[in-house]
Amino acid sequence: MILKEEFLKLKEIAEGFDILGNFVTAEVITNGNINSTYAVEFKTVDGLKKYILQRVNTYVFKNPEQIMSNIAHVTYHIAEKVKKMSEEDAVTTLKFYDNKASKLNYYDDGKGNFWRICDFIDSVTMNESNDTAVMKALGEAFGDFQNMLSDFDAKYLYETIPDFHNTKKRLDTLFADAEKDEAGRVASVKKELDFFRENRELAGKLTDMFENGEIPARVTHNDTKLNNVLFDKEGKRPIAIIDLDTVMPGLTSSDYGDAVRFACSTAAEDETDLAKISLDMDKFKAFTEGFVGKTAASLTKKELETLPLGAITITIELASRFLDDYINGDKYFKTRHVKHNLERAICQITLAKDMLDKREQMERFVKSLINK
Ligand code: GN1
Ligand code: MG
Repeated sequence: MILKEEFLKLKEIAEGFDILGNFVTAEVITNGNINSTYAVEFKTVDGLKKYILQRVNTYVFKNPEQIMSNIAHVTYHIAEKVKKMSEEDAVTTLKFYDNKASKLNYYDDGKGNFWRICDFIDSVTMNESNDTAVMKALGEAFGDFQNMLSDFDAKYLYETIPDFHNTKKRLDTLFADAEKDEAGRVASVKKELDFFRENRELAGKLTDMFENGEIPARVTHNDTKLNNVLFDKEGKRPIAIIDLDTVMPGLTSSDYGDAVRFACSTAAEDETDLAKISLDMDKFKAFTEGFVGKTAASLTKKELETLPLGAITITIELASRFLDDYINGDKYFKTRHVKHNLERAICQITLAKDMLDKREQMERFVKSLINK
């Protein structure tokens, strides 16, 4: 529900952008743990046109203008590629509009409110799917995304959240914050902290490999959840990849791994019935087939071999981020109730444990694909 005051604010902000017509409606979209998102409609001579208006969370994104610069570069690069493809093959991305006053692709009111607006793409988004054909298509879409950016010069990109997927640093931060215990919650999460203590070395392995030059940095999406892909109306074919806030240099295994973590789980990211949480091997195989099929030619053997470890690593990493936010008093992720971050952390720990049990199976499957 949007109250009148908020509605008028949204109207004023939206109409400040270079968009035809008059603002008529706004609706809250609740997907996403960071930014505030609205679907808004404008009335034009050709009928109603829908857009996505977003307020960027400036607690999380300290330099939102750098994000919008990254987005301008990356969306242009992808749009140029898509122009040369057939509509059937093209997985496109978003188009943002300039603000009339600033002539930039955002509006900053100087009081900590940072807004942007892009086209609404008529599509289906999924928080889960048990369809292995969807999993394969998802793998292909993220594989294609990485391929499209493989010739993008990373020097144009700001590292908008430094060390975003530096798992080693994430765990260091968790233990440092546990020492501080600012919200007085540490006594209740000893068991969870033990999990990170036990798996600290394994979780840091990919960071080490990157630092030793064994695996390269690539331009990656860094938030490859199933619901960051828009599908066609039948819910079969990916048509666009959205949420480019974290496009930065990163590891292929992070993109691969985060997609597996989210899409190939049998449960939602914050499931509290732990018996329901596991890695679905059929979904895993279908996703991996799609992703590896698209990227095998351009990745090194080592990168391919470490994909399963990527899934384990990113799951442990996100578990640590949720727990860290819980310990700090819920400052980063939006939460819906008081223990939400703890529940999310426990869910991700449970999933990570199941992945650890299935590590060999996962590795065997990836090997079978690359040795074909
Ligand atoms: C955040 O808000 P959303 O859903 O785009 C987070 C991701 C997490 C994800 C977990 C910038 O993404 O890293 O994996 O929540 N984004 C940021 O749902 O921290
Ligand atoms: Mg995101």
